[in-house]
Amino acid sequence: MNLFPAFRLLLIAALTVGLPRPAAAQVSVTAAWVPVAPPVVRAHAAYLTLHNAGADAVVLTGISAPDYAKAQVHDSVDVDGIASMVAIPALDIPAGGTVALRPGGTHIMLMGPAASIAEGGRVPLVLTFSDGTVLAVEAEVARRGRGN
Ligand SMILES: [Cu+2]
Repeated sequence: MNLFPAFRLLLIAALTVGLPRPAAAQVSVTAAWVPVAPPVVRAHAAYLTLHNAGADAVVLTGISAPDYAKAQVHDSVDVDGIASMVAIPALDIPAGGTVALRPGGTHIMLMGPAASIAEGGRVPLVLTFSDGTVLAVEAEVARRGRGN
């Protein structure tokens, strides 16, 4: 748990400062999950579904995970037949639209875990949107193929 104690404290402080904003009802997150990964893995994905109930488009502009050194939104791309990933700084969620982050597509990349994850555990994520909304969610650690 304490691979990055100072870093964790800094992150928690930063998150605490960022959190007082009430989560607006416009954007919601469902089906947040993280595939079970062996303890040696230094980076793995998280998936979730974003829904924008509002009349205006919203952009996911930032993601953080207090249990990880770094979190990014990635797109899966094919470069000359080789599967690769690129970080995308902003993800549009159209008005009234749903954007699903799924295996093989857009995903959240979690890098530098402070602890290993186990099935049934929960990974806290904090999502920041262009309208100022900050959503804290917990992704459940689960095996692939369980309705995911
Ligand atoms: Cu990735």
